[in-house]
Amino acid sequence: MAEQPLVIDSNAPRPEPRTSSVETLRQEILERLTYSVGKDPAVARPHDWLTATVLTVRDRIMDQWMESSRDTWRTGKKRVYYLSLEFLIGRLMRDAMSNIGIMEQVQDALKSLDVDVGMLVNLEPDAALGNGGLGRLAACFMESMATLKIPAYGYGIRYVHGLFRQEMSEGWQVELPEEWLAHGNPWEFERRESSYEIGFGGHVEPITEPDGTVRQEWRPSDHVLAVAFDTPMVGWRGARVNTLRLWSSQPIDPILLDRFNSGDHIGALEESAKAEAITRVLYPADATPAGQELRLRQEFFFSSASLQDIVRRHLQQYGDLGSLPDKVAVQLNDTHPAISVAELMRILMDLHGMKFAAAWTICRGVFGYTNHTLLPEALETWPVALLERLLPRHMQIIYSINAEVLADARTRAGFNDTQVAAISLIDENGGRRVRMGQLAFVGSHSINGVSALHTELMKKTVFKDLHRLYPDRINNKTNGITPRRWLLECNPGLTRLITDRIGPDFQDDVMLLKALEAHAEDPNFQQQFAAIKRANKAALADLIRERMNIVVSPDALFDVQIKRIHEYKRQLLNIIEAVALYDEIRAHPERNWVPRVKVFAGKAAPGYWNAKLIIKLINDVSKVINNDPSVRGLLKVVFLPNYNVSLAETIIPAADLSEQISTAGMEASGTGNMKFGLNGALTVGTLDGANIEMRDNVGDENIFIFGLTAEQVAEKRARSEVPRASIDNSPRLKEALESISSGLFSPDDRNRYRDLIGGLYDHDWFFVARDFDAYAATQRKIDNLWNNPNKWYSMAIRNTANMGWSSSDRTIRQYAEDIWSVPVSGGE
Ligand code: T68
Repeated sequence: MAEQPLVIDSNAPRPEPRTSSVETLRQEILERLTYSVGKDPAVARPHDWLTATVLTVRDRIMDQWMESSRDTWRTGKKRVYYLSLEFLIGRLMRDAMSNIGIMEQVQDALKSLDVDVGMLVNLEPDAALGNGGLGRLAACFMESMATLKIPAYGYGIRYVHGLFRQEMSEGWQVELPEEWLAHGNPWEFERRESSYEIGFGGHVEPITEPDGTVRQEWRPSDHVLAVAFDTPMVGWRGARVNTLRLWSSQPIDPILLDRFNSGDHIGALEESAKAEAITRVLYPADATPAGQELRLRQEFFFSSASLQDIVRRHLQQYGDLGSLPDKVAVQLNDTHPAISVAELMRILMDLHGMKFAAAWTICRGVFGYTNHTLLPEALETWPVALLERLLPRHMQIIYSINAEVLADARTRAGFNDTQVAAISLIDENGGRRVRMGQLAFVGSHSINGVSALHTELMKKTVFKDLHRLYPDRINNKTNGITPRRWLLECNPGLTRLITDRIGPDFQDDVMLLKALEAHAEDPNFQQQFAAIKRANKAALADLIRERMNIVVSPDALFDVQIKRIHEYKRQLLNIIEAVALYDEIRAHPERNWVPRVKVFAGKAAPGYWNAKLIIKLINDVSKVINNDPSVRGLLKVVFLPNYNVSLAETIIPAADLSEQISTAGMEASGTGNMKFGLNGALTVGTLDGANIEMRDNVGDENIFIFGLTAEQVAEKRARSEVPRASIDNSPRLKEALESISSGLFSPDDRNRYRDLIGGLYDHDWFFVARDFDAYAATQRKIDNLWNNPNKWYSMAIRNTANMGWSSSDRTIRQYAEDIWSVPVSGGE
């Protein structure tokens, strides 16, 4: 097993680093186009120019990438590994150019070649290797880890098809395959030399060693190959370049030649297709666990490949595994990589002869686990029978871990049978299942929630008993967003304005935005701030006209809810309020109504019927309201299809109002809320997730909070309170509900929304009816404020000024210090 220690010769010859004058860039883009893309500039297509430009930009990252890696070998710094089944990275070109500071030069170089950089930026496919917040968080973390010079690797899957493309057919969501690799991917490097065999199935063989000890050996029945593809992740000002390593599954034997030669041409490729299926598509369910075996295969595939890679690298540098916890921190992004706990135990015990106790200590020293949801139905479990069949050795190890933990609970903590059953890794209710949350918890030294409220609720609900057993493990790490992508890049106008006012230092330390507060009451600054917002809104209005053929005025209040469609996120509350407003505008045309554009975007999980129905409802309502002359354009409703990172980058800078209206206690954190606040939108929201911390930071007077608290929701649920009274006592709500359920917006199918609305009368699980009046009243307060632009923009400025805390640099510093024990550098 002993690996050859890798010796890095620092005197090895290297090319001169690239320079970035406009002339050099122009020359290199032409060279890349000619010699790498193989296209004559005279006939090059936009995609050819994009590839040539990416290659040219990429060259400016290579030296730092290699230097970053050499530095870690040289200094023996601890490495951080972020294991995530999802990385929602979006486009990379603008991010890379901006972070290494060559945006303008590239723009000018392209201009001299008669190519528009904006056109190329928009041509780059949006890498959507994630569903929503969890995947986007992983992408922001990658950028912040590089910015803070942490030697970090992201490990995930190179899905051939990312999150599905959403199209509308008569207002219904249709899912189409996403094809981000169709034109090739100039960012990635295939590393055939970093390939690992991944086993599945088979049996376990006890092997008696010469000294009489018995070792277990797993003999899998099937194998596939995990091949690494590396993408550089550039930190701010090129501080450091880290690696995102995505695994692609390939067959060990590309073709069964004997079958082919015997005439079975399709059968010869069967194994190959089966192997490649593992990394073909991203599962599109974002809050319910996918039950399919393929999902478990994906989870084990990338966990095993990543751990084999980590252990190989560690042995190459240090030669022994005892030092693993000193040199390696592995963060599990939710339970999707939780099988890693058993896989590391297997590697340590079965492949390196370690005893259970020693391996178990190492394991907990290495792993940290981040939880992203409390919804009981969203917690991942796998049938014992499936694990036994697919990963027999891992199932044995899980039983051993369980025995260890349960014994600890009984002897050390005096747990009784009920408490023991609650923490057991095996759920014995119904069919026996392995609880992946429990596995990740007991295998880690740190378990963190993603906002203060979420973390407290974790202690009281899902992990109540494990928290009693291990009271020091749960900690909070409130989420964050990278201010580079979510301010500097997506809102250059605002960035310029802020720089003019308070200087450029906030670009390196976003806490310095606080200085803007001193200018919040300056009418001149307010006007400039408003002018930037208006320009961003005009750009969004253009996009809405081009894509939807709907005309909206940039002078209206842009009220935006963009996120996955989920009942707990309550797009339904928002659209019902729009219907109620529509009724009121028509009933009182004489009033001075504030013109509003309600913008929605988001995808529904393909199997989530109510979420898809809510999309249809938004579209049905939009059709009626937008075409009713009696509302005189005072209210417009727009559903923008195919929400993704790039669309968010256009919408967020153009928002006046940010809708963060989840049922309290259900949104673990939210990160969209932070992006809007940073770009000067006001928030209407519940006391949920990170909204609470946002209120604490921007001040109660600069945010619109409404609705029941998490405690009130829990208490009403416990009493099974009936929602009927809140509907009967609210004539506006009643009228809106009746108009929807009676088919006013769905004349072609009058019963379409009967059950959806009926649910609000019966149980109202998400408290749409019970929060309605508070929400509607808050919206009218918001209207009043809109009529006082000085006040509005002073609040907007105060939001931007007080969002420094939301930087993922802050979050990553906390992970580094409390969980990973690695030093960080840059901004204090
Ligand atoms: C989100 N979770 C939380 N899950 O909902 C959000 N789930 O409050 C939080 O801000 C964010 O995580 C980051 O912490 C998700 O996005 C998923 O996407 C997901 C995917 C697969 C399976 C389950």
